[in-house]
Amino acid sequence: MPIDYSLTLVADADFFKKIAVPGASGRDLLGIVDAAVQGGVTVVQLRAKALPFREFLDLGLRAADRLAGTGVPLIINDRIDIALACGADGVHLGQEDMPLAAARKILGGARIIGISVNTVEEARAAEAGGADYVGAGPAFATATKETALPVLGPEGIRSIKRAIRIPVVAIGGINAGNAAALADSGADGIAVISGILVAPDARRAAEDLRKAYKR
Ligand code: TZP
Ligand code: MG
Repeated sequence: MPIDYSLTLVADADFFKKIAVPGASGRDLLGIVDAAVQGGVTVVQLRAKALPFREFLDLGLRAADRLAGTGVPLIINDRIDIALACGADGVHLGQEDMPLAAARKILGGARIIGISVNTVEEARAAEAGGADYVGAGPAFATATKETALPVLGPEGIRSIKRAIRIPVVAIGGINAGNAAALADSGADGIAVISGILVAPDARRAAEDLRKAYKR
């Protein structure tokens, strides 16, 4: 089944620790995932850079359980071991994570591998190496991830889209207010962290993002 990359929620387990969101303490990440899926999220990526292994695995197992039967794939950020152990649909890897060839060797052809890219060259290499999609960013300036990489803007996303045939998902600083500016970049979808996690109503935030990013 082809994957609908329209809207990825990158559910970042560390987010509420890093960023002061009013009333955020005690917010339940999996509750937000459920609500966001009801609002139209089509892919969930679980990201937990600071979580101990067992907590990440437990969260992954619970996320897989919640998503079973929804048709929404679960992708695990960085950790192939966790992806395999919780039966996730795939992994998302950055330029400094396990190389694509090694990841493919471990995961086989049936699982999704997404690669983060910031340049046309990285996008071409990901495609040539057998990635299933690329996450291209930062599309806009963002406070969520500390990165020195240049902001791509809609034009940068468009250049990457034109260079490869696999799906391109734009990420970084995307919200309902600027998603429309990306809509003619040709990207196959958008991915957000804060755009959904800081919203008081995750379902509504996902609905608004889907409406704003009409291709
Ligand atoms: N990769 C590039 S920008 C980014 C990642 C993980 C952060 C996206 O977070 P936000 O809050 O949607 O800008
Ligand atoms: Mg990574």
